[in-house]
Amino acid sequence: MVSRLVSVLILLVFCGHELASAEKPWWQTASFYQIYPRSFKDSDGDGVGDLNGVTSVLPYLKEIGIAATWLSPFLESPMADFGYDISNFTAVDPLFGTMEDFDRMVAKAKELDIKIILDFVPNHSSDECDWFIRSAARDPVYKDYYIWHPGKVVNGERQPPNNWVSVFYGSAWEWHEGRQEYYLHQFDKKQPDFNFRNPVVREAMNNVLRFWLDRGVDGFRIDAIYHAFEIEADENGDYPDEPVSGWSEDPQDYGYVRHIYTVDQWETPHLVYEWRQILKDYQAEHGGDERILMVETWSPIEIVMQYYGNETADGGQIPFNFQMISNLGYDSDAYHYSEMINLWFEHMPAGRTPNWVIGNHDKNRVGSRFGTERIDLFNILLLTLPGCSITYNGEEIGMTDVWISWEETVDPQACNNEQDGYEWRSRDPARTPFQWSDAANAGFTTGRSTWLPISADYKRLNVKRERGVALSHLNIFKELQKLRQLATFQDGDAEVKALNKNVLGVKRSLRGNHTYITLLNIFGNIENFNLHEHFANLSAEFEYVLITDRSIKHKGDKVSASSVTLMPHESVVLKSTKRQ
Ligand SMILES: *[C@@H]1O[C@H](CO)[C@@H](O)[C@H](O)[C@H]1NC(C)=O
Ligand SMILES: *[C@@H]1O[C@H](CO)[C@@H](O)[C@H](O)[C@H]1NC(C)=O
Ligand SMILES: *[C@@H]1O[C@H](CO)[C@@H](O)[C@H](O)[C@H]1NC(C)=O
Ligand SMILES: *[C@@H]1O[C@H](CO)[C@@H](O)[C@H](O)[C@H]1NC(C)=O
Ligand SMILES: CC(=O)N[C@H]1CO[C@H](CO)[C@@H](O)[C@@H]1O
Ligand SMILES: [Ca+2]
Ligand SMILES: [Ca+2]
Repeated sequence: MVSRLVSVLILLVFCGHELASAEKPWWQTASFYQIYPRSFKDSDGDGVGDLNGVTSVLPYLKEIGIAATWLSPFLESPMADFGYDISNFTAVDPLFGTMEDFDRMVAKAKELDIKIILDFVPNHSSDECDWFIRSAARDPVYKDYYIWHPGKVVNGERQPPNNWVSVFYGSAWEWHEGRQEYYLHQFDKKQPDFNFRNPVVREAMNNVLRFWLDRGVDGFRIDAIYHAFEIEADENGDYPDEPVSGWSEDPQDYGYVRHIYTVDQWETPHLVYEWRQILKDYQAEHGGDERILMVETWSPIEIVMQYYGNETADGGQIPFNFQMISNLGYDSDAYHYSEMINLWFEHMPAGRTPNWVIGNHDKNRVGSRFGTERIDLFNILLLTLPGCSITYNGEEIGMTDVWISWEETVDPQACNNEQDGYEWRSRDPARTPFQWSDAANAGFTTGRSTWLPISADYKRLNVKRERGVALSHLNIFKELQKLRQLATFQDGDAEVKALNKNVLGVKRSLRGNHTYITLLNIFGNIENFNLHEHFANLSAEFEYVLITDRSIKHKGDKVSASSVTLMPHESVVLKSTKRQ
């Protein structure tokens, strides 16, 4: 425990004290916000959110202290997988607007000093992408853009090249009549995998990055990078079978084999290093603030760390930290929380910046996973830890999952399967329209219907109403953003520990400044602590600077560090009355 603590302090000293706030790159303590464009704001009444909608509410992002927003895909797509199947990487899908709308959104964001991050889906394209059509036709420029194989002939019958299985069930190989070969698709058969071993493909993707940099984006969020490379073909052009896992009886099931040749190949982080270099070169040539890469990979933590870079090459500034998403559940206790958080500090290479994610468009909402009584708890935790916070739209107002009938379900992950168990597979419940006000359809659209139903609780949980309620989720979020601006939060050390199995504490301290202590009561008991027993070198007296609707104390109340009481599910931030 002691050595863990020391390593945390060393790391933070390393990345925190080196630079004064003013010289620090903009993203290092930034608060990020994920917008799911279909559901954020509709401008034309068709019930689907769009880019003009986003532009119209950008001042809201400013109001809640957001430095940068990453938007889920809005590029041209047949929408077999809600935009994660891109048919043209440099065109806006008409459902979301036009390139001019995009330019207006970027211009408005620049005016407000909000950074725009594009979701980059390099895994694969749509089979309707012009590149795939040309590849299938053996156009010499495009013929090796994707991964093709003639298959094998067994007893006179043609079969897929090997036993690889698609994430969405069934063989990962699809026969193409035109080309008379199989192509690889790790996801839907409408999503052929690119051949990243082909330098021409790499350059084409690099040019996609340059295209969007020219249009003013400040960085990219890279989707599902761990699927980018497959093992290299042997000298006969063949790919080996993956070993059977023993976890499933069904050879069509993704769990049937262990994915040692189709995910997390050693080359993949180097692809990200190559992209980072493009961003650096672009900045060197065109100036402006640092461009960033956020990297999505659901890999073991040792591999995730490789995406930060190696000794000689930088990778992404923000390899998403999914520890809390993957490893915390409703019953997790404070030791478990502290272990998950400190795990990142222990593994993070020196000089890098931590980041914290608790939700996204693929996961159930925080209030539905952890209970509505813990919504503020997670917002407080994310915003008082050091580094970058990443918030999925709606979490700041406490939106929860919406139950959606089978008839109204639209997520292909649920619809492509049988009805039985769809509620468990569907991602729709966390994607319902954003709740702006108590007007019809929660102020999301002026149209009569919406692509997913509006939550029944929207009259109580919406931006307009919450602005006027002192301890609403929204106002707590905004208070936190103000605290985050203080030197202690910008540059201070962090110590994260469980005070007992129910309460998590985060101490932030910086020489010459006030010390702040976040206390999170995860469960429903009344707790009392002598903080001196848990944190070294504390001043005798603290003051409440952030409370929630569970508190009986008021903001500004003083408390002795030797006896702090927490009400059930209460989360607070305390400030030392003296500087250290
Ligand atoms: C993408 O769309 C743009 C603009 O319509 C067009 O110029 C370009 O050729 C398209 N690219 C592909 C690969 O289809
Ligand atoms: C780091 O990555 C770069 C770029 O891929 C590579 O050239 C270099 O050899 C790597 N360095 C180390 C120490 O592994
Ligand atoms: C608080 O910390 C900052 C950053 O290290 C420092 O510049 C400032 O002087 C400190 N405040 C005081 C009152 O010492
Ligand atoms: C303890 O606090 C004092 C000032 O109150 C400070 O001078 C000292 O460096 C601190 N020691 C540690 C170990 O943080
Ligand atoms: C983590 C993940 O799988 N992300 C995306 C990768 O691509 C597929 C297919 O387009 C999407 O469904 C996933 O959301
Ligand atoms: Ca619309
Ligand atoms: Ca791939």
